[in-house]
Amino acid sequence: MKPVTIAVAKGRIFSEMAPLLAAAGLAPVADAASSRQLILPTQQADVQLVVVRAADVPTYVQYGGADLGVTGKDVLGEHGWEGLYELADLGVALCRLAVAAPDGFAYEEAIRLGRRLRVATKYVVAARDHFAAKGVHVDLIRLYGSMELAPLVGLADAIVDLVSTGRTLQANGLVEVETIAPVSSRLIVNQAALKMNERALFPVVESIVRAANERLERS
Ligand code: PRT
Ligand code: MG
Repeated sequence: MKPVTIAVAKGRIFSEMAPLLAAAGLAPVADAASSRQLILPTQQADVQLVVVRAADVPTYVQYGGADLGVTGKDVLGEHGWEGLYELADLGVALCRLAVAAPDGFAYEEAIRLGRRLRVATKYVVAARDHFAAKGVHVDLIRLYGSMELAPLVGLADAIVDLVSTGRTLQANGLVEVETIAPVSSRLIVNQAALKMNERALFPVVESIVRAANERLERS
């Protein structure tokens, strides 16, 4: 039978997911960090992991390259939900999406006066929705990383980025001026796979969700 494939975002999400996968009985058999294999067999012979860029996880799951996926809500918000269902909030890789501006910049006043702000972000969908809901016109500048730099060199008045400890903002003389939404990693499934292969997927989903809930109860 075809194995169940789970696409997990590499980097900090995979680091936080590793103990949770182990608790679910789905630890990779080889050491994920040192192995150069792109497909990682797990303790369960019929379940395998693929570890890919966070932003690629929804694409793998949407097109059936993986049945299940784990990635950030931020990433899903930009990708959209076509062909996907969210099954659970796993409560890992917690952070928040926020607007930040240079310390001393009168952000609220600029908004009140209707000044047209330039906002740099990789989260153009979330940023567009956020400012549209407030009825505020901004010019969004799309960047792919290091958003914190943009206000420092005059590229933008403000940024929309993820914040966890706030240290990166602080180190660059920026302050959070508005919180947009909390962010955590989600378990997603391919809609067709869920329909066609529910019997194989259900125990895998159940063990991951149970491990996530147990982790939340302990914290
Ligand atoms: O970094 P790379 O380009 O390789 O890939 P990536 O950014 O896709 O992967 P990675 O490992 O950075 O993980 C990204 C995912 O982790 C995001 O999609 C979120 O769901 C989640 N996550 C949780 C975070 C953070 N917390 C986080 N703090 N992703 C990024 N950050 C960055 C943030 O962008 C900012 O630059 O960390 C900095 C802020 O951190 P503090 O602690 O200084 O506030
Ligand atoms: Mg990163």
